[in-house]
Amino acid sequence: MPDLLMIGGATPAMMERLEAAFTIHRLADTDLGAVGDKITHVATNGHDGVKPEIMASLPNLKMISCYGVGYDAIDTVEANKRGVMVTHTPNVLNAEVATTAVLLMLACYREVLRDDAYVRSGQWEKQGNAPLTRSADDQIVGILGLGRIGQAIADKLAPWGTKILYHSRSKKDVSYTYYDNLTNMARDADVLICITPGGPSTNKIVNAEVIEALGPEGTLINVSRGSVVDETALIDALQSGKLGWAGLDVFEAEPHVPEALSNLPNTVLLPHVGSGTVETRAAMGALTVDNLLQHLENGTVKTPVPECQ
Ligand code: NAP
Ligand code: 8YV
Repeated sequence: MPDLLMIGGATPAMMERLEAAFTIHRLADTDLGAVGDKITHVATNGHDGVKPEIMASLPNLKMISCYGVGYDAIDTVEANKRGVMVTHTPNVLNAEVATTAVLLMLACYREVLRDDAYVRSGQWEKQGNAPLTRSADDQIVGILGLGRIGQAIADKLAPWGTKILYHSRSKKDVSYTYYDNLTNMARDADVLICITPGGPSTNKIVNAEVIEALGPEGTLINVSRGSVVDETALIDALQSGKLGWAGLDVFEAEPHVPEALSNLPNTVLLPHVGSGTVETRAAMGALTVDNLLQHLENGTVKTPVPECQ
């Protein structure tokens, strides 16, 4: 059987199918100096990716299958140079990640965490009704990255009477308002939802200027990658009142989350669970394995990353 290097975990359903087709080497238990030249396939995820030193120790690598749509942790330029196919899991997680973005937005607007604490601490009984919150209906939402998930977010927000603005590299054939300048969009929006890929081209594009343009009544939602937002500028703006609220699923140095963010009352923080339901992870896992097995069978794959198409 061909040899597969497993970086990170996999579900039991994925393992059952992989073990029937490959000899599995788990990165943590493997001496790549000894077996690296046998490895032809890698299964990894969007967080761990494939570190350059690992890729360099696999001279006969043919394919990398990523459990996740974002593949900024994999050097696709190097993979292409070496003729290594890279696949990911687009589309099967669009609705779930969109739900997470909307959930964060609603939690910020309706102060779900504050009010939950109000009930649990007995304050409701002692002090009476909780302070009022803001309505999430009829808001202006700017989507940074109107791709597959960005469109799913716009679809989920439609019943809330939301006006959609968007900024991406190119204008789309949609009825929403396009901005070629992110700061201008942030200035016109009540909420900015980030859902671009990570990597150098989006590194800290949500900077102090964009955050301040969103303003004291503004809400920033990030379900893309921590690298997209300047976290230091974000903390400063939340602490000083230059930004109203932030709902974050992703952080610069995951799983570390700065204490300053955890201490703020105007944040809602999730541990990178945008796609993290049993149903969606099963679909992502199935596609991750489908790509590997199809590549073994006939050298083709279902969902190559754009650079490998
Ligand atoms: P996609 O379909 O490729 O859409 C990406 C969008 O980002 C496109 O609209 C693209 O614009 C835009 N974009 C790319 N580079 C940009 C730049 N430099 N400036 C402005 N806009 C830029 O990707 P997707 O499937 O929606 O996924 C998007 C990302 O979400 C993933 O790469 C991943 O990082 C993140 N994600 C997070 C989670 C989570 O658990 N939190 C789960 C899944 C995905 P053009 O169309 O004009 O090129
Ligand atoms: C995954 C993600 O949790 O698909 C992505 O890009 O960020 C998430 O769905 C991540 O890839 C880790 O597996």
